[in-house]
Order: sequence, then C-alpha cells, then structure tokens
Amino acid sequence: MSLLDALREAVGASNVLVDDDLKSSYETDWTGRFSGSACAVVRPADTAEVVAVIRACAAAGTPVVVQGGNTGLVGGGIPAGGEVLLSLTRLTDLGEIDPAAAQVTVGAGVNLSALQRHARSLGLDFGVDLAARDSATVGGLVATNAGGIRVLRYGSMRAQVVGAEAVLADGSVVSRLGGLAKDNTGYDLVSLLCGSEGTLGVLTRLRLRLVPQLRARAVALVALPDTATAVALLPALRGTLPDLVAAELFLPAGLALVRSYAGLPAPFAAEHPVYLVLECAGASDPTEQLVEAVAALPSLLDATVATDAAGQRALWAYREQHTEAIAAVGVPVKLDVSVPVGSLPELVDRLPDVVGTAAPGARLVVFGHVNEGNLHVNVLDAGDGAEKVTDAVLHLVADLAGSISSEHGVGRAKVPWLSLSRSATEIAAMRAVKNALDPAGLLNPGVLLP
Ligand code: 2HG
Ligand code: ZN
Repeated sequence: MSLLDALREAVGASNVLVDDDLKSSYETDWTGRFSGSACAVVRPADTAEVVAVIRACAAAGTPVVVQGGNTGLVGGGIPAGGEVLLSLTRLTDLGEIDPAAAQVTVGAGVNLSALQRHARSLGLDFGVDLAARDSATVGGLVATNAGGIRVLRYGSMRAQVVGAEAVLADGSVVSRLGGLAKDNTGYDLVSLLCGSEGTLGVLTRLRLRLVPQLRARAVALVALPDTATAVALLPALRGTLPDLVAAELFLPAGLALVRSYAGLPAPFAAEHPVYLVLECAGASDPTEQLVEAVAALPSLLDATVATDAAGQRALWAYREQHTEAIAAVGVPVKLDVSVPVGSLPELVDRLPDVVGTAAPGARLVVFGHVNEGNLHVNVLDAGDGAEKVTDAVLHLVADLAGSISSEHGVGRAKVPWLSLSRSATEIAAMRAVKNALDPAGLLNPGVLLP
C-alpha cells in the first residue's frame, strides 16, 4: 500500500490533504518567515489515529513534522520539504475537571482560550496566558514549554503539566495521566517531553494543573526613565504587591508601531523611554494595593491605573498588539532571548549598535517579560543581513550569560546557534536521548538538534 493510501486508511480520506491550496495554510508560519512543502497534511482525531499515522510514516521511511495551532515563531512546526505534516488541531477533547485535585485532562489540539473558558466554568483558571491564546494549542505550548505573561506568578508551561500521553516514533504510547501530585519513580518522561519540540514523541493528551480564578484585577501602565529603573523596581514590586501576576516591558518604537496599527491614542501626554504594564489579580480588589505601590515608585515619570475590564484591555493592548503590529509592517527576524535579569539593561542598551552594525538601516523593536529577563528582539528591514543580525544578537546574549531561546524554542531558526547556550556534553546527551527514542530520526528532523 502506498503511504497516502495508508494515511487515508488511518484518518479517512477527507483528513489527508494533498492539494496545494488546502495544504498552504499549514506550510507557512504565521510571520511568513518559514515555509516548506509537505507531501500531505494529515489530521487525526484521536491517539489511535496518531499511532496509525506514525506507523505508516515509519514503514514508508517518511519523516513527520508535528504541528499545533501554527503560532510558533521559530519554524519548528513547518516542513523542510517532503515530510508528512501531522496537524493535531482535531484532538479537542475537554475532559471533566477534577475539582479536588484542581486538574483536567485535555486533547493536545485544545486551544488556550478554550482551556481557560473550561477552567473558569468551575471557578478555576489555567496558569499560562499569552497573546496567541485563540490559536495556540495546549500540545504546542507543552512541546515548546511556552512561557507568556504570567510566568512571574505561575511559572512556564512545564510547571502546569502533571501528566501526558504521547505517541513515540515506533508507534508505542506512553501514558501518564493519573495526575499524582507526588510520584518519584524514576526519570520524568513527561517533563522530558515538555520543551522537546516534537522531536521525541507526539503529545496527544495532557493532564494539567489548574489554579484558583482570580476575578479581581487591576492593571497599571507606568512610564520610566530607563530599563535599569524597571529592573531595579522588581524587588519592591514583588514585596509590596503580593497579587502581582505580570510585569511587561515595551519601548517607544514598539508603542508607535502598535498605535498606528491599532489606531490607539497615546497613553500619556508625553513620550517616555520605557513603559511597564503591571497587573495584579486577587480574590479581593487589588486596586488600592496597586495604586499605592505605583505612587511610591521612585523615578516614576507617569502612570495610569485601570480598574474596569475595558480600561484594562486598553492598557494591555499596547503590549499585546506588538507581535501583530510588527507583522503588519514586514517579515521580522525574531530573536526571543533571555539574560540574567540584572543584565537586561545592558542588553537593551547595546542592541541598537549591535543590530545597526550587522544590518545598517534595520528597524529594531524590543519588548518582553521583565521579571524573567526575557526580551523579544524583533528586527524589521534586515534585508539580506538577517543571518548576520541573528549571529550578532545571539553572541551578545551568550556574552551576557543568557539563553538564545527564552520561551519560543530552538525550532529550525536557531539550530546553528544551539552551542551558544548548551555545552558539547549537553548536546551529546540530548542526541543520545533522541537516538534512543527515535533512532531513525522520524520526528521533526532538523528541529532543535543539529
Ligand atoms: C509575546 O510575548 C510573544 O508577546 C511573542 O512571546 C513575541 O512576537 C514576539 O516576538
Ligand atoms: Zn513572550
């Protein structure tokens, strides 16, 4: 039987897409920077169908690229050419919430908004949140160990995962969905799959920790003289704001782009060097707490606090619309990096020179998650300097003892630079794990590992 026939038998003919116009939305990433052609896009509905697809591809020796909501920013879910693209967006099962354990089991294709709505229906919530919530799937978020805007309070995706089911490259299924809060019985395979970017197994179901829903919220936008001040405020903010969930940074260049893209008014009468969005959320109204803390900030240039939902959304829009506003202008080079938080001001200060030297005339837009020292370096109009910019920025980050990927993953985009963040011994150990679980290199070849 041909591979296509085997795939049709596995998932039904209508879920094997081979026409170019049906495949195309899966074959290019959201920014338009990565694209490649798949021999077919296959859309299984459950774990058994994923097993059948993996077995068929293994038998044919055709590699598989795994894709969730296609919101990734490093090309990890985009084919290099000729693979089967395995889309998990039909695995949308929302399990019953276990209120005693505060856990739920969901399909890998459930998007973040649907998971949040499901949790909130019982007065609970999901710890991770990010701007791509309407499309990003739980499977993709786990596979990339996504972070987002509430890491300060709840940690990254790995901290939310208490169990997983995954199909390995030989078609066997690892299933640990029991949700035991304590379970020390050897290697933590679930945690290993988290952040493995589809190279070790195909995540099909996830057991997730839920948190109490904090309905009372207050959001502030504060203007500061520089990034060093923003970083210096962190200890005081954490001390005086027990309800702090987010501290997000952006600069005037990004604000200008967002304002013209979304038609938003200026937040303050004057332009300022650095902006910080602060959100507090609690069981009782945190507004007073936030207003007092903001008023006491040294070096404050201006501030506004929103207590109603519309005002809060309006303040968040300045930060959350960055990605879309940048994409509306062109195809950016995206470098998601982190440095020890004390080095964040140095990174921000040195970037314009480093980028300007590598790609004269390029436009630099940076923003990010200040508490984690996580900066999103976006470079527009880099022309043929894209590789040079990447190299220069990632070397600067390495010189500052940072990571070349803070939360988006390595994907295809950063493979050549992995050794800036991982030692030869670590890469060899990762390679050994990959070879043990996927000796034929069936899953996501060219992603993560050189
Ligand atoms: C965010 O924090 C995302 O908004 C996207 O991680 C970052 O577009 C980017 O560079
Ligand atoms: Zn981010």
